[in-house]
Amino acid sequence: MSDWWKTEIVYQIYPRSFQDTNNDGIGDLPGILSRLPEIKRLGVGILWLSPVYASPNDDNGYDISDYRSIHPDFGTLEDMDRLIAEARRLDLRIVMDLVINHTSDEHEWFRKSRDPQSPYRDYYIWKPGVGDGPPNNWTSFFAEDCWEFDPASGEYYLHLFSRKQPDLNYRNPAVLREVEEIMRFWLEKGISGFRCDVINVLFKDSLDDGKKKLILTGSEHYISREGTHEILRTLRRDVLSRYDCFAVGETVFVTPQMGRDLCEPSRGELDMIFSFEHMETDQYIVKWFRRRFSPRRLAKVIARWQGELTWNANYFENHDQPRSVSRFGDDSLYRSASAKMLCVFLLSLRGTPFLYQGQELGMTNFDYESMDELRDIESRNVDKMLKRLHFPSGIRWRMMQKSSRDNARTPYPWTAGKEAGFTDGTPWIGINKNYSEINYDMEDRDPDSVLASYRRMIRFRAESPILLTGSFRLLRATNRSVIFERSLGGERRVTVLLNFTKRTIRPGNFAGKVLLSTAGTAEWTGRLLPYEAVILGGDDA
Ligand code: ISL
Ligand code: CA
Repeated sequence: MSDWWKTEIVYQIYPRSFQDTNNDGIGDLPGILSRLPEIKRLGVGILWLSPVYASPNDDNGYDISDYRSIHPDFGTLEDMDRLIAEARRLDLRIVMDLVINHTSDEHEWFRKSRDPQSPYRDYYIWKPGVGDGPPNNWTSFFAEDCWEFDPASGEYYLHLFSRKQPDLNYRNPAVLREVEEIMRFWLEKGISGFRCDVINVLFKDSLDDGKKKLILTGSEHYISREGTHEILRTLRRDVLSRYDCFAVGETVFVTPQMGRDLCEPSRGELDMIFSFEHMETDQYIVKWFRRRFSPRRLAKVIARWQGELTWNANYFENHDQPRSVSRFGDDSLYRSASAKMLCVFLLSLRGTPFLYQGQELGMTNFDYESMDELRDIESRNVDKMLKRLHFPSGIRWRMMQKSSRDNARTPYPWTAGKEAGFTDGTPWIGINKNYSEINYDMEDRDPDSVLASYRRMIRFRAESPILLTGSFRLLRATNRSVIFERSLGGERRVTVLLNFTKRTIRPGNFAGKVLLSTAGTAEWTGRLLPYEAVILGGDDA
């Protein structure tokens, strides 16, 4: 089976915020179906849907209560079958979000596991407390304890995320068998792979206390342990290897070595992983404490990963991250220019590019004015924790504006009309007020829009063997410009030059034919306009 996932671009949809068709203010599967032509026109080949399974939505679908049914907010299994079939007709593949570190506490397994005599007890990690406290000192991803006391059984259960997301117990072979059946169910429906949620924390080596840390005390006992590698090899051998599909892992806190151990082909585990190190270059320890963005730091980390892994999953945005134009570009005067530059940066890297809905429009962070407009459980929990730590509300709100996951979850702006064409109802979360100048319809008609620039760059990449398969070499990384080369050996090479400033700069002695410019430069005269990206090459590039 060919590695088609190495040439295609993946487009992530957050279904809740994509397109509503039944006026309940929530995006749905018929909405995605109705927009397949627009997605096809972008030039991507694979759609990754964030979870659409049955869920109480404590973590917006990442808390699954039935893996084989569709949440009524999104539609039905028939809607899903129709979407898969229509996507295939348009030569688009569908990838689902596989969330198997935990289920919802409303999942049938968990409900049954509350009975200590049930065979499902061991599907989860139940422990008696120590003294009058929890079994250990671990802290969760969502700024809470990791253990929830269950008065009926007098024991605690582990949850690395919210208390409504109990962790599954992978020491129990029955759990792995259940997961394999879920994967087969979806692969038999014709999907082409999985994005595997926090996949490198599945196996907990021990439940001993962890070394006290500012975040995730206890994570040394579960990050990328050998038991998790065994699980991934089993899933590859028993399921994934039998289908024309790929698996990309969301792998928190991985080092390049851990990354290699998870996705080098010889390992027989994952095909690709999302690393996080480049997304941590503008923070102090945790994302809530932002530091000044440095193009140099970002580029150097990306360059290291380009060299360390055979193949990267490259991304700047997803449903958990702030908008890249607000974070790595300029979301006011140079919004359009910097969004186009970031597009060339991402799509010129070696690996599979992952775009997130709205990134192709140059969507910005939200413009909310207060906490009660936020929906994300992580943001709400962190705000409560910071309040307990006496952080002033102004500081807390500034932290939310910069780092809340809701920055990525504002509804997709289709038109300049009512509710940006997202819904005829009341949107589940506020729509950015700038939709009058940032929307699909307007950008679709404007040859100079961010959307038009994405379409050009996607086409250019698809026709460039050097960008699709060439090697990567960083030539320069400063806080003004980032310059790198992609080559196929010999003279077949292109140079990518990125201006990260609001000024025209002269990056020095580079020559070649302008193959692509985000600012309409036809002839290379040695200068880059504000936030301009230029790709130089020879005739054979
Ligand atoms: O918020 C984050 C990114 O800065 C991380 O802490 C994130 O929660 C972590 O990467 C795991 O994310 C995944 O699993 C979570 C879910 O809330 C996220 O949306 C999902 O991407 C639990 O399923
Ligand atoms: Ca709807």
